[in-house]
Amino acid sequence: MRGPWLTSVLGLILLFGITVLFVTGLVSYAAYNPDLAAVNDQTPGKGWLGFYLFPWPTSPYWLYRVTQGVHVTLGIVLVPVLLAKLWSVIPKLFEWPPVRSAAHGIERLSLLLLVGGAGFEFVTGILNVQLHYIFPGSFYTLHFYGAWVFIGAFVVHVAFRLPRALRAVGHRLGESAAGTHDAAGLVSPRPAAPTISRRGALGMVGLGSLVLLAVTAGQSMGGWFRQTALLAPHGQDPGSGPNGFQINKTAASVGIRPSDIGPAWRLTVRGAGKQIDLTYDQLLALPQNESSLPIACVEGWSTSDQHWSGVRLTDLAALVGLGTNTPQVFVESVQRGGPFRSVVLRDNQARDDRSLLAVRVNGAVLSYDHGYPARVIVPGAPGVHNTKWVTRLTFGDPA
Ligand SMILES: Nc1nc2c(c(=O)[nH]1)N[C@H]1C(S)=C(S)[C@@H](COP(=O)(O)O)O[C@H]1N2
Ligand SMILES: [Mo]
Repeated sequence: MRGPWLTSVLGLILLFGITVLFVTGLVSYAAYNPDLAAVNDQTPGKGWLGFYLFPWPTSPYWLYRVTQGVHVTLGIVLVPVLLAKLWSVIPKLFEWPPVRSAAHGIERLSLLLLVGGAGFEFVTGILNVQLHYIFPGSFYTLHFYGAWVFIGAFVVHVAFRLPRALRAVGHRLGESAAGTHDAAGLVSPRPAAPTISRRGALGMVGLGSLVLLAVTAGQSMGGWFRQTALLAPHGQDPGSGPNGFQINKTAASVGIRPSDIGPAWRLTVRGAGKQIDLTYDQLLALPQNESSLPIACVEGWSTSDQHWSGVRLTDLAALVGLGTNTPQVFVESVQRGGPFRSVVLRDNQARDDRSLLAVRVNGAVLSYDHGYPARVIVPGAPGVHNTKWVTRLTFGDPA
């Protein structure tokens, strides 16, 4: 069963899948606005690895929901394929002598980066979507640099192996010789009697991937389908009612005190040398607008469109005279410690008519856990940009 045909078919599936993972991963990094250095950029010193960064658009409003849903779901679905591919090349691990020449040594080193890199990216990614933060440092930085190391080795590997893989697959299709011509040394010299066909083995892998798809995809479809997401770490039932949709961090879990968001709460709007403080009632008295937007987390889960209402960011900017050509805005929450308590939104995000400081969702006042008294909601952006428990907005350069 082990031989060039099986290895090549699995390799070609990974060639396609990993390319999609890499592109959607880079896209996710761009969506985090990493060149807004002070707050959002968690990868200092990325240098020219940030060459492709572009201002993340606000349309279509479901953009990040799709790119990140694909990234996470595909990553999980490819696990059986990756494991089968590694199994199919295991004889190479025991090659003797380990290094035959300088060229052979370099090739083996690149395989170390390839296999190690794949393992690192899949393991860190899956630990992260399972909320199991056991890394030495920031997931974001590790996964990003790991991806570049891995993709370098991947490109070299594909360049050397693609012709051979295509030949091995063509072999199988064209002739009955079963594609066992073994330039790669994968076939056992004394194989045991087969218990399953190659197609059967491939079918097993495909079935494994399908099962993973079926118990994962529901978390990025939202609504009824969430019940099918058996692997979703936040659970399948986000509760009912207007506020009954996925919560990332609860108010209690990040230490929001009732006094922080009680009657003493104020919304401070700053910019152009001015500052205005609003009470909750004054905020409600401003023109209220509506937007239907999802929350789409980097972890791959997302909600269906929720019906938000609140004050447009452009209307808040107008309070300090910055309504036309609204600049970037620095958003701060009442939260004292931990990540995500503040974020910078770009000017294109602040200017979008659908970007709100929301006070209501699906007709009800925001629950504490969804960010009462007020939270940001921006079209097309990662969930992390939708700051909850907002208390201050600074338009323009914070300096
Ligand atoms: N202040 C604050 N805002 C926050 C967060 C947080 O931890 N603190 N989490 C962010 C993340 S990562 C996501 S995905 C969304 C989730 O919003 P929800 O819990 O209302 O679904 O809120 C964002 N806003
Ligand atoms: Mo998130």
